[in-house]
Amino acid sequence: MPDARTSLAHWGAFRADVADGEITSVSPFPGDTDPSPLLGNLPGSLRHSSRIATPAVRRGWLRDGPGPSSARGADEFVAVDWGELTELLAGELRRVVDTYGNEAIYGGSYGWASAGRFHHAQSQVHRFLKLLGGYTFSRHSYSLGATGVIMPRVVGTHDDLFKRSTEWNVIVEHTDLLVCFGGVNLKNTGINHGGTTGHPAREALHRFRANGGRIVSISPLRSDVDGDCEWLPAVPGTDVAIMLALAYVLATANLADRAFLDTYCTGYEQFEKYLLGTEDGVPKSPQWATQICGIDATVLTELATRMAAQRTIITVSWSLQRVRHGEQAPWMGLTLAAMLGQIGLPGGGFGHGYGSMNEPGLPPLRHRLPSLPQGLNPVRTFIPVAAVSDMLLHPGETFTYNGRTLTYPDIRCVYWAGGNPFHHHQNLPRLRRALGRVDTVVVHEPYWTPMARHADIVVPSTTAFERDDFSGSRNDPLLVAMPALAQPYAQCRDDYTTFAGLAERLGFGAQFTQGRTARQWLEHMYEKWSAEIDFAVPDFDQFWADGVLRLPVESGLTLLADFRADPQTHALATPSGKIEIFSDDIAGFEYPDCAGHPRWYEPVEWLGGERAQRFPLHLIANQPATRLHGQLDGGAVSQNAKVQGREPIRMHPSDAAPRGLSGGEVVRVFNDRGSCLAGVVIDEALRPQVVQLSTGAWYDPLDPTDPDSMCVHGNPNVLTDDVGTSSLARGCTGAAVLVQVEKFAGPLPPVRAHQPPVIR
Ligand SMILES: Nc1nc2c(c(=O)[nH]1)N[C@H]1C(S)=C(S)[C@@H](COP(=O)(O)OP(=O)(O)OC[C@H]3O[C@@H](n4cnc5c(=O)[nH]c(N)nc54)[C@H](O)[C@@H]3O)O[C@H]1N2
Ligand SMILES: Nc1nc2c(c(=O)[nH]1)N[C@H]1C(S)=C(S)[C@@H](COP(=O)(O)OP(=O)(O)OC[C@H]3O[C@@H](n4cnc5c(=O)[nH]c(N)nc54)[C@H](O)[C@@H]3O)O[C@H]1N2
Ligand SMILES: [Mo]
Repeated sequence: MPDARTSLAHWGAFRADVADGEITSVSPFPGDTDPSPLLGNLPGSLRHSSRIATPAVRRGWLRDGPGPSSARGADEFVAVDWGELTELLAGELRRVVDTYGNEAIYGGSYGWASAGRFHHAQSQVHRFLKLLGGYTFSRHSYSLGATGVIMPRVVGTHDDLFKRSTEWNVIVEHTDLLVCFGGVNLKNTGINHGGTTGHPAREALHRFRANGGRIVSISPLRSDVDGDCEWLPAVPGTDVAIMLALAYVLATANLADRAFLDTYCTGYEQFEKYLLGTEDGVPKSPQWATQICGIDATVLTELATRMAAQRTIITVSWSLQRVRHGEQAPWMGLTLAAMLGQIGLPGGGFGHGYGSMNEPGLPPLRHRLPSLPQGLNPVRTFIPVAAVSDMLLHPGETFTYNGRTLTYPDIRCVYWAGGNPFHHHQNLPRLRRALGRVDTVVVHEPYWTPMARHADIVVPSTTAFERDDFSGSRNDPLLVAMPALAQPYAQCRDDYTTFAGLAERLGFGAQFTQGRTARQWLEHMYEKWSAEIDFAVPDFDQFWADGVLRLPVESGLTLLADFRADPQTHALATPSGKIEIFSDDIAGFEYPDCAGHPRWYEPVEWLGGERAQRFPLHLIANQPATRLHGQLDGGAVSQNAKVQGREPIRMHPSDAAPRGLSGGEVVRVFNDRGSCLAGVVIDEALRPQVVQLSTGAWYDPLDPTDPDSMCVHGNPNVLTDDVGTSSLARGCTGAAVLVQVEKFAGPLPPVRAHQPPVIR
């Protein structure tokens, strides 16, 4: 028998004690040297008061039928049984498809859901909607919206930048200087999509330092590097200007590797004209950059010189591309690394996402993982994922994306399983108006998240710990069995069971289930995979009994080493086969906000611009240290960090003092898009005029009937701008926003986010 207490979350494998259907305590997986503190959110999560106990339908929808409604998010719910739910939902899907066509269903359903290869909500919902005849889908992610479009164009891949990144061990051994734009934040390496059984980053940084390695962190927050480093607290949003200044020094001090640029890159000459100011009269010198970024010109000049003299890796965190013009930072980071000429040398070159996720720096599996066959989507209509409100608000209008002109479809039904747009999307007042325009919103959720509250049809899902599954990720050596830890809560069902019932009702049950139970799918996926790989693995029952299976990995990788060794055989998948410092294709699109080479664009949301006169603080809306996104916000680790029940906002004493603020007080954070409450934490270790409020506090409007109402809990997405990175990628730009902060004087409203809505 397997050890019934071992399971896996996106933040790591663990062992659980379970009593009366509830996780009572967890301990880290043996061998995980740096387990994620997020494990502490699990006890109490299965029977938490915010669980959805029964299928439910919004009262107004039940009364009036499908149609636009401003009551979403403010209405009561009516509990229904599974039979009624299946009838209503199948009927509505049929109506939408018959009247408007499959394109009218938005099934992008972005979100992280849970670990597990079979019960993964996105895999289930997409497979179901494909068999229904298709749906409008979404491309890319909130994580990497800009990178996912720019990097394939200029280096031929985005995925391999993470999957085949230079291994931590190679950095420890060979790198002298780690220059990190956005730091290497270990709070983030706790996480890996699909889970992880080890967290080596912290120890790797220890060994790196012990070996004489030095870290330079360019970041508004000192905490972005744990322990010793040289901290350059630059004005946030100015990284590209800093990189240009470093490049300028290399170009003008004869430190650029011309042979590398000639052999492995294209378009350096065009870029250099911009760099030197030959065309616009503005040399991108350290003196130029210092006015923008606030770091001394001499510091920048010395840094560039050191970088050229030593084995240097330039890393760019993912946050740097989750802003307006987010395409520029990874592209310019790559360009700077190309000028140093160390790309493909052990411990040198470029890295993207060290400290963003556990994956970069970990050796990849030699083989793919077992997976659920997905089939084809008969509908070809899609949006870049973060254009969801634009799409709902502007049906029929055109927009640009990656060199194409596309048209927003007319969506009637929004279908979500495994994600929370009230966590991930920007400008929540706008999102609420957008959701108000459609006929029907369907949400599958284990918890009464704000997205579930905004649904018309609420489908209660099991959590990953109430069903059998297995999981692994492409840079972790273990496939892990996830036997159910507890029985499903109340009336909750696996998403698979819900979809199987719906498919049956809609006439394609046999195609959806292929006659298999969930357990038989697990066996099928495993056995099919084991027949296709070229190494022997035990049969499914043995794997299940063992609980884990060790898979072979490819150790010792250096990013792009093969390309360096043989640029013909390993030509990049770019038009030139080389690194494109200038892209003819991008230049040909003639976008005003993304030129043919990396360049500095002055953003709107930054301290150096006009908007900062009105909203003088730069709010970093980064990933929370105390949970994964909005997941388990009610858990102990997340709750213990709150200040008077509000999400903590970190402020420099020099910003708190003039506002009469001290630690522990509640403030109102606002701009012209919205406002929220937050609890003050005073911290000297951030750049003055920068405040930090992580994402993930469940949206909790003071007046749920008013989309512009203040969020009393501290969700920064009531403040962020819903604008794309550029005409090229239209990626998410939620990483930062300008705000003002003031003391909250009125009586403190209660936080109700984790209480269920009224259900009758
Ligand atoms: N301002 C700002 N906004 C951001 C970001 C930022 O930096 N700043 N970061 C962005 C990024 S990188 C990301 S990835 C997104 C994350 O945004 P999301 O991935 O949407 O956030 P999660 O809270 O992980 O949402 C997953 C939901 O799935 C539910 N779930 C778990 N298991 C199951 C299941 O088995 N079935 C079903 N049906 N549901 C399940 C969970 O309860 C949870 O509500 O946020 C983005 N938003
Ligand atoms: N604990 C925890 N870890 C997570 C997640 C989580 O929810 N919780 N989410 C995971 C997901 S889905 C993703 S995509 C990754 C995201 O990974 P990232 O996008 O890299 O993570 P963030 O925490 O948003 O940002 C990292 C740091 O970038 C710095 N930064 C912000 N703006 C600037 C700037 O303009 N210049 C510079 N130089 N630095 C800046 C901030 O100080 C911030 O702490 O994190 C993953 N890891
Ligand atoms: Mo993400």
